[in-house]
Amino acid sequence: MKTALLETRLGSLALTARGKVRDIYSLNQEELLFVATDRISAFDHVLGSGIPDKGRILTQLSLFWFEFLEGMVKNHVLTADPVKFPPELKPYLDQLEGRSMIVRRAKMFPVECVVRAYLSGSGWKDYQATGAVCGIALPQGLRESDRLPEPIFTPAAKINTGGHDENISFDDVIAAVGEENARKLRSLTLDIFEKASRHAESRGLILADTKFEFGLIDGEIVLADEVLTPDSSRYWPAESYAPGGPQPSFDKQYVRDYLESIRWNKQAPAPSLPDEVIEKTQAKYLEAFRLITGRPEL
Ligand code: Q0Z
Repeated sequence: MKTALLETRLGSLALTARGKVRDIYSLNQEELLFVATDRISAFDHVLGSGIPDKGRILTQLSLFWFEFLEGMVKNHVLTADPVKFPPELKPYLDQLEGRSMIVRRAKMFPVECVVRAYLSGSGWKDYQATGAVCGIALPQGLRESDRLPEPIFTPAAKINTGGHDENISFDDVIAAVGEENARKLRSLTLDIFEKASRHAESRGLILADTKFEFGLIDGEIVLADEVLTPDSSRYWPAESYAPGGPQPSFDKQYVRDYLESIRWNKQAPAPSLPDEVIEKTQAKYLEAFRLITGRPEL
């Protein structure tokens, strides 16, 4: 099998941020280079093995969604066409092709714009503890993974790398970004989600929840970061949806099952994966790409 790209090495380019999966470089005052590696995380750790082509698949999915959402929201993408990349990136095209985009530098809002249509993850935890999520009261008697009466905006505060984001109330968003921005972010988040989840549903996938990041460019709100990838979203196959418990992860279930089977203690160092788990997981990312985009190949 092809090898996975675990870390980018772009010579003297300045690394601006390294996430669990993505690397961001500074190109100039206005532009960033956004690169999706093949790293994969599970149980909050980056694993020792990557998934070949994962970064390409997720980048092409983000680009599909950015285009799908044009007309509804501006985005930060300038180009993903390596032919249009500046000459200083040419030596690194083998690391960049298909997995990178040049984006406009935005002033990012310090809020994760999460929207949930189903009760899962931290939403389910908060509901069990308080009957509400981010201060939004929900009907009694909901089960894990139940569909909500309607999608809800459940923002979170970014905690620096490693930590889990913390669910916050809409008033906390207002305190962070002002009332006008807060209302716009909530409205955009719910509108985008409605359009995207309708598309996903038409392809046999439930979009249970997702997280958007927005920023300001020239005073306008733009959709930034990655969009509606399996790393930022919960996709569930509609045909096997069964509320009353956790749903299997569309993309990472083989990985989680393997890590449970070896009884890893979820402390560093994270294990590597057997070839079979890598191959099955790669096939799931490709399946998500095909279902969502309708394209047979990357
Ligand atoms: C996004 C992040 C990380 C991946 C910065 N267009 C933009 N302008 C300014 N900043 C950002 C963007 Cl996308 C930006 N992040 C989140 C961190 C890897 C994404 F380490 N950080």
